[in-house]
Amino acid sequence: MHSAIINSGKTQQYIDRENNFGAHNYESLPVVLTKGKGVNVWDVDDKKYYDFLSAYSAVNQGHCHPKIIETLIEQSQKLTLSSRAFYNDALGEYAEFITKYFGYDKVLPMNTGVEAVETAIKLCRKWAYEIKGIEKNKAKIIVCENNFHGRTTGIISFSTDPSATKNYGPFATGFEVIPFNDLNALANALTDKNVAGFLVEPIQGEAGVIVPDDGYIAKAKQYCTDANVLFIADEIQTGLCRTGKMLCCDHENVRPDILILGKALSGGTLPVSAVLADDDIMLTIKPGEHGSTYGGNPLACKVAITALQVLQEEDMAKNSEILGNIFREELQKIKSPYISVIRGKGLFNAMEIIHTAEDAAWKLCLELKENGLLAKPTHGDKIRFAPPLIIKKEELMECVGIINKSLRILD
Ligand code: IF1
Repeated sequence: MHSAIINSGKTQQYIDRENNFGAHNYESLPVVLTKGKGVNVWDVDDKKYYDFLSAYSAVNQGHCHPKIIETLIEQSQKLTLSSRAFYNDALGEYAEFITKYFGYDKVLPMNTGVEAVETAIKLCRKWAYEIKGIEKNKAKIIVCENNFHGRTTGIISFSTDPSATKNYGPFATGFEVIPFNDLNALANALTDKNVAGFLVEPIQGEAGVIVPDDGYIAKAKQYCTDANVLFIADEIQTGLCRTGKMLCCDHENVRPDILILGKALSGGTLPVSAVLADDDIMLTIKPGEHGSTYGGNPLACKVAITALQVLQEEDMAKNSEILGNIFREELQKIKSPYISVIRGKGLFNAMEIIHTAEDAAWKLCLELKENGLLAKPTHGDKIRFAPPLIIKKEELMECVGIINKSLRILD
């Protein structure tokens, strides 16, 4: 536990209540939010902040985007859930929209990100047995060290983070972990004829916004194609304009065989995720073999269409690219003895700090909060900076000022 700090009475009451009745599976920054609009959020004392986490990139479009909220309200008054036992009049429209948007034959709708990753794994295995011809129960999926793909028992089975796995065993088999950004390791792993897929985050988020070398994604895709192995991109966090392109794979003109989306697919309003693939892969799953009560619900479908439309209408990829470059340039100019590295792509960035205290990043985040900016520390010495993609240059410059000023707390 981190050292206590003095909160307003009101703030502390909310925190105590949550801790008294809610499970203790998070250690949140001591700020209690009650309102969000665009790039800003407000706490229960009406203090205004810049949101530099964007709910882990789920609110790329900004908090409570008016068009997304309008769609949400409109559809929620009409039909919210039909289940897939019956057809609804929104799923077809959404499926056509999203498949044309990303250029795939089919979509399989799910809810949370981790469910979409599970779906991609099931799909990859079906394809492996029924199309590639791998012997029953022998299929292997290659993943990367320090991956983050979610928290189900299946997905944590190939996590390399002890806090994600401790005392949660036994674990699922059929995964091989290789180092990220290591083409030789991938080439080597691909020599096994039982390999069905390679699952990768184009930039590793949880690991601290680890950007691989230029060409890694393109070469990895090529190696997979040559080995008749599916290239599966988890773009749940990197997709939807976060890194300055619609998809992070677009930076290297790579089209994944299986594309996984989530988070900003609903602009932060409800859990909506999706798996996209072509028919030769997607149609290996037959009726009754996979699904979800809420997957493909009409509310999610309508909201997702609008969430994708506003990304394009407001050219958020371009803004993310331009402001991301400015942001990194401006941070580089800060003469602080505490900054060790600044890295990222588009508005997906991280700063590593030089520290002696174990909780230096936490301390800095508390100071950033005091100064009106919310960001999340990871691994003790890294802070992620990922504002909504609608942020304006003047606002970004103000935030650079806040970061600069806050760094002095480490003196
Ligand atoms: C938490 C991290 C971010 C993801 C990728 C799948 C999922 C995620 C690439 C699962 C989710 C979240 C979940 C959140 C923390 C968070 C996170 F720090 F852990 F890595 F964003 F950076 N693939 N990421 O990033 O999606 O099932 O949660 O919808 O507290 O677990 P989900």
